Amino acid sequence: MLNRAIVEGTALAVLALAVLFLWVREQRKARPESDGGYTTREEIEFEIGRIQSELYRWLTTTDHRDIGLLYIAFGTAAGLWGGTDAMMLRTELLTPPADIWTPETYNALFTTHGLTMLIFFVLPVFFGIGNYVLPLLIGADDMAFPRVNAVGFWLLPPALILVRMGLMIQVLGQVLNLVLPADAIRFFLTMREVSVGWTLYAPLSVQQPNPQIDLLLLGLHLSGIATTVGAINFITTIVYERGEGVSWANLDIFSWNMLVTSGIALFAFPLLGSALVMLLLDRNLGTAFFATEGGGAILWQHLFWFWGHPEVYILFLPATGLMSLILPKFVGRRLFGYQFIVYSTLGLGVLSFGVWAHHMFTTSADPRVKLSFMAVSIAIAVPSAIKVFNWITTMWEGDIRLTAPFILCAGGIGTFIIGGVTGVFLAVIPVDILYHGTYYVVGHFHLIVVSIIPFLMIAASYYWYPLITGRWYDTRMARFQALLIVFGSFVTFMTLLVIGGLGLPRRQAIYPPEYQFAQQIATVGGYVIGLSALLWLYNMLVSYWRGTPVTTTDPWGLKATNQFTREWQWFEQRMMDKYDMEPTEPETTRRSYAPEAEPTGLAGGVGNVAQTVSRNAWMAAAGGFVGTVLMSGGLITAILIGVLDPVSFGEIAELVGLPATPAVGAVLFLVGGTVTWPLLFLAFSDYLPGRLLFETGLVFATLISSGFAIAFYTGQSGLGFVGYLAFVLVSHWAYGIGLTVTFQYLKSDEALRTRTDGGG
Ligand code: HEM
Ligand SMILES: [Cu+2]
Repeated sequence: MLNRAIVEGTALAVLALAVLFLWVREQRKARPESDGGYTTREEIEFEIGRIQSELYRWLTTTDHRDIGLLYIAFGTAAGLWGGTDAMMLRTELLTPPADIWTPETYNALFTTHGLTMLIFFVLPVFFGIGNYVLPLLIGADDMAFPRVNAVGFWLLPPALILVRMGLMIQVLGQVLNLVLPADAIRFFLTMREVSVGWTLYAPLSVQQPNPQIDLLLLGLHLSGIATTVGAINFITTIVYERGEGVSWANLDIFSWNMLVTSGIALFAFPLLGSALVMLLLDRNLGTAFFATEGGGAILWQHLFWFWGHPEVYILFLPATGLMSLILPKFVGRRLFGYQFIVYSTLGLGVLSFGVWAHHMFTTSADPRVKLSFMAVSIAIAVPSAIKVFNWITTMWEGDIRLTAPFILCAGGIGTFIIGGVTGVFLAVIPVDILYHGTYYVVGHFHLIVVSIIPFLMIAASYYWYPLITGRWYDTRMARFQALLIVFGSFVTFMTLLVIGGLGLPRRQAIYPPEYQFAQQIATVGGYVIGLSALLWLYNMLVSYWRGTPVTTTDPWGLKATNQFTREWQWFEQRMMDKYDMEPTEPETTRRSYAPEAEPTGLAGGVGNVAQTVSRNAWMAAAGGFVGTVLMSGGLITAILIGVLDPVSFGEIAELVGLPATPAVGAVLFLVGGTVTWPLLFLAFSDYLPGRLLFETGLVFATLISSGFAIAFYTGQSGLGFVGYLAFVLVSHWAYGIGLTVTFQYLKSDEALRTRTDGGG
């Protein structure tokens, strides 16, 4: 058995020393000594003076960009600490017995890992990014309350120290033990890291004697105050400090997300604070909030998850905001469906408070109550899915640049799809009862909290690196790093989904030997993630001194696709003022597939859609009719040959509550064919590939044929199945051609008439 305190303390010390070494080395290199001589006494004194004044500046700054960097540095340090816990957890799981750490240490590791990552890594980093770029994006001079901003940040380091005091005291104890007898330093040897799980479930959290639990509760409470204060500042800034020309309708998507995130935090964190105080009182003053004779252990779960689920969205929404902001820049297209992304963000903000009990499906709550939580939990997938579809549509036919930020965006969409879909499964009570408490849950949420969230943080760090430092990072290393982290995440968390699906319980240091191979794969994947995190850190630090200086005011070539947003305009101004640079002019303007118009107001879009719909309704009906007639020919043939069963038409009638006869179904089918699909095609045809309208129509028909093939399948097999698929496809193509050729004809006809009218 290894000693956790020594191993983790040493690992962190080595990491800190490596960073310090890099700093000193690169600083010295950056200032060559022309005479080749050695450092003089005056130089050393000057250097010390410089460090002192720098230190003073960083400790007292109220500038939003400085505070942003402080948050980011703090969050990164906490992330590396929590990441060390994770690597130690995965190391234990290399072998089935608990032979590297004791089970107690293992429990402590997953407790502190979870809390550190969720509270001291993700949240501070996003608040940091928000602090740095949000005022630039909305044209504000600074945050609304700069001093409160500084206070909000400076509450975090003491909070982290309180929460992680157990390890620090243990390390100190081990060091003291080298010179002092164990008796004299008993205090240092009794404190240990908390091991009750990050959810701090009562009654364990009430009954465990470890005094570190009390410090942890105080630390969490302090961090909650810091978060609330920061959230108020973001809300006020976005509401009152927007610059000229920034309205709600064209507020950038990242600021929208930070607004909603802050709104959630404002309601969720005070509640966590109250729950923590109750737990403290139960532990120390004999109250009975969570005792059986009082509110009971389930009360803790309600309070905890009423904060805990919204917290999940506090972590997730800023990542989606970054995705919506960064992705379009690398595919040369405007974000598709801006308004719907805003709506979905608001929707998630509200719904996130209505699903907490899906973490409690295996408790003894009334099944009817649970059922309503199941419904809302499934519904929450809708706004999430809207985001995903809009991102995919944004990429569609885009002019993709395979940079590190793009790789991370694409990887993040992929992992989020799997993470989200597995979440929907868990939201279904019977499925949850099977998988609750297994690695499946761990796989589900890690595909989000380790994949899309840090991916987008890293993407943002690359994307804004030139803006923040005036230098380029090593782009080759970054691309490699991005691929590595996407690969590592897939390997690790897909494996966890599988072993959870096989039923292996989570949170256990010891497991049956048949799982060893899979656990080892997951561990290797975990190390790959760890390695890529170190690569990222190295790239960020070294490029700060050695990266190629930026020599243009538009480093990403954003002007060429009309995406030179405010923060880059600010950067351009700064480069002009500081280095007399000329504003960059794009050589060519790339074709942008995005609609020309600015995003209309939040409600305005609906009016536009209605107008378009009415104008195009007759055209759609005509095209749809022609297409459906052509298609029916194919389908009737299929029925005659015997590969399509007319009974399946009856089933669609049944689905909408009409008598289940094939005739009624066929009528419904005709109505759908003439009304629904043509309108959908009109709405989306600009975004589908194909240079000619009928090519686009074929793509559309192929897409909808897959739905048809599933809906009308009646158990055909072998040759019948092949014939069925072939007829479905061919009939849909006939539909697509009929639809688009009619459109083409009507459009040219219309164009002809307006021209003659105008000429008259
Ligand atoms: C598509 C929407 C989502 C649905 C329907 C969903 C559903 C669920 C359900 C039902 C559970 C409980 C499983 C159990 O303990 O038996 C769960 C756990 C969890 N989910 Fe999600 N989820 C969604 C999105 C997210 C997002 C976006 C995040 C993170 C940012 C996330 C993070 C978590 C975490 C951390 C847990 C585990 C908490 C724990 O027990 O330690 N989920 N999810
Ligand atoms: Cu939840």
